[in-house]
Amino acid sequence: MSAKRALILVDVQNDFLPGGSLAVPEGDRIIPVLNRYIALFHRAGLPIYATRDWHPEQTRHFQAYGGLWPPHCVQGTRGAEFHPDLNLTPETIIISKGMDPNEDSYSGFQGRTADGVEFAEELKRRGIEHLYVGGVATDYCVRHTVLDARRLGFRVTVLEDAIRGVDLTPGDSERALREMADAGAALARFEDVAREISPSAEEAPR
Ligand code: VGL
Ligand code: ZN
Repeated sequence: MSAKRALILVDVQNDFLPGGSLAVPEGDRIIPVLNRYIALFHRAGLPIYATRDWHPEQTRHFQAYGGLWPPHCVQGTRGAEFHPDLNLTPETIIISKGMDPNEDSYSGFQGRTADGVEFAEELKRRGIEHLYVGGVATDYCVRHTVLDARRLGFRVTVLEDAIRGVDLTPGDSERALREMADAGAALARFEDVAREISPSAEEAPR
């Protein structure tokens, strides 16, 4: 029996993509790849989660209030919306984080469902044991989400071909990848994951 799997799309929001207020360079290049993963998981009947940064207008996360960042992903703005080219399924479960004006909240595990259920609890209720993580930014939200998932005992596969980083300091994304691998996350690309998820697809077409 294989572990129950889920796809986790981290913060694929307008403000983190080219044209946005905190754009990850070439962040839009991962969208077609993420769409392939979405189709793969959807066809296999596996759950899909989309985390989103969901900040109030005033938060200590923003430079004007002592934080690191320009304003981004403010609740209800266009910048906070998921990118229009991302083919989210209607069943996708949204996990919001960053609502507390006193916290940075880089990790999806600091987020909740629309009903207020903490992300870890939500995954536990559904019996999910293995997370496949893609999105932005490799060196912030992807990194924190993956490291938290490992600490909480989830199996994690980082979707190497579907992540991009900010690299405020050059090399941050490379270091983040190494750190995630050292924490026990597997790194994989689309063909690997497709094989894992439908291992006998070619031998036994249905
Ligand atoms: C993020 C910077 C600030 C992220 C969120 O989603 O990686 N990065 N807030
Ligand atoms: Zn943020």
